[in-house]
Amino acid sequence: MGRVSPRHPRAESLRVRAQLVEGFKAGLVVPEGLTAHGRGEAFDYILGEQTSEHARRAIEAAVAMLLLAKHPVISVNGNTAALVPAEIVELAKVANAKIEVNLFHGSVKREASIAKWLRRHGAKEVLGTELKFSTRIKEVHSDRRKIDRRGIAAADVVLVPLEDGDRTEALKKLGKRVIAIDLNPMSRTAQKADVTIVDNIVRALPLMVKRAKRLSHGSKTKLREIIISFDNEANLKATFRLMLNRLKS
Ligand code: PTJ
Repeated sequence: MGRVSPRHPRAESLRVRAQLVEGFKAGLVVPEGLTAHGRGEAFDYILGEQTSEHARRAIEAAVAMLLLAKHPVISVNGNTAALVPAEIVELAKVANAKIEVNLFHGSVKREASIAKWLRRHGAKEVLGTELKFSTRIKEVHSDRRKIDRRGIAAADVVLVPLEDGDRTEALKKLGKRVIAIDLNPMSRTAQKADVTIVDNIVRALPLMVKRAKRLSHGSKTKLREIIISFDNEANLKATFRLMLNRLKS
């Protein structure tokens, strides 16, 4: 993207696209990941391409949930790995969470490439690539059903950025708490998650890291209070209203 000036009005959006295309060329992202990003961009445009106060509230609740969890896991797909690898690793460190590669379009080769890429960004351990630890969630009807016994299978809280559907419901049935990051507040994942961050992952992840660093010094009582006072349904409704108002005006 060398020819685009940083003063171009869409410079940031073009930079993120280029990053995803690089991820595609490097074998981290599937072609479908490029179209999924386009869908996200459309919602982001309506949101004004900025983190809303509602998203900030969800970020705070999500971080509190991760910090309070006994076995938090961050699920990583191709797009997430390409866009925010360093931030995923940092968040996992601060929240003491495990990182697991979990793909909608399953591929052993891509799993290995994503794990290697995350290790290059500082991850000590990346789960989801070893057959001997692999198990299945029967209720999930995609390649995402394959999970790691040491990771998602044992987790009490799972962060699922850029999710695609039925897995959130299945994880909830298994008694896990789910945190979603999804620019589409109408998606099944957004609706079913315990905490939904309606924001672009490239903005949300750095904010989560910042917040996690600050909250990790706070008391467990404070973390519990943050979670109790957060209402995901109300927060999603407020996000819809924000989008509608922006469309009207
Ligand atoms: O790497 P894989 O095989 O696991 O595949 C990853 C994709 C993203 C292709 C797969 O999970 C998929 O098909 O997802 P969907 O069903 O297109 O859903 C992705 C959701 O993420 C949509 O609701 C998009 O609006 C949203 N989204 C896309 N880009 C972003 C985003 N949300 C936050 N930040 C983004 N940058």
